[in-house]
Amino acid sequence: MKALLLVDLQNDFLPGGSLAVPEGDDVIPVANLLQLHFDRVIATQDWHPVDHGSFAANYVDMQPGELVELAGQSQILWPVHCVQGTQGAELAPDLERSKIEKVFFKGVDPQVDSYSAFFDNAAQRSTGLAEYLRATRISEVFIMGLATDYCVKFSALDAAQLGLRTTIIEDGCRGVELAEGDSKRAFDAMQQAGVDVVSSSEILASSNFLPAAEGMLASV
Ligand code: VGL
Ligand code: ZN
Repeated sequence: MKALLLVDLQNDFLPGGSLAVPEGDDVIPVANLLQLHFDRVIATQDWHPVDHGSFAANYVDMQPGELVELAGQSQILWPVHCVQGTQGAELAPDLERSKIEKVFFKGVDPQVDSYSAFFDNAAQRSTGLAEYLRATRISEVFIMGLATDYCVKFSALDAAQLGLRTTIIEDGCRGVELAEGDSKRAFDAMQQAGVDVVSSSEILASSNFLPAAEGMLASV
C-alpha cells in the first residue's frame, strides 16, 4: 500500500515565519490536490522544546547559520522555530487536514536535532513512523514538503534505506538554500540513493491513482 507523507508544512517554514522557506506557501495547494489521490496521508511536524540545542538563541554569542556540536554531530544553528504549542509550530492554516490520519513529531529532544521524519540526527530515537508504516502495511511512500535540503532530503534517504519504495514530488518541495544549489544537490543525493523524482502532475495523471481520486471528487 502507498502513502503520501507531508513533511513539516508548518507556519514557521512559510513566508512570514521565523525560518521561512522561500515560496514555501506554494506547496500547500499541491499538498491539497495530491491528498485527493491517496487513500493514506501522514504528516510530520517539527516540534521543538524552547531550549532546543539547534536554536542559536540558546547559546552565548552564536548566530543562525553557525555550527556547533550537538549529540556528536555537526549542527547548523537556526532561528527559534516550531516551538511546541506555538502558532509557528501549527500546520499551515490552508492545509487540508481531514485526510491526515496521523502526525509524527520530531526534534523533541533538546539535545539532538531531527531532520528525518524517521530517526533523529544521531540515529538513536525513532519517531515511530517506520514502525507505523510496517504495522499498517505501507511499503511505498510519496514525499513532499519543507524543506527540500533538510527534512525532506533526510526523510527520503531514510525511507529508501528502510527499503520503502520512495518517490519525491519535486514541485511539492521548496528548499532553505543556505547555499545556492542546496536543493538541486539534495534532489541529486536522493536520486543517487534510489529515490524516484516525479512532478505532481505525473501523479495526478497516473491511472494508478484514479480510483481514490474519483471517490473523493464524487463527494465534493
Ligand atoms: C527543518 C531546519 C531546522 C526542516 C527543520 O523542516 O527542513 N530545517 N528544522
Ligand atoms: Zn527544526
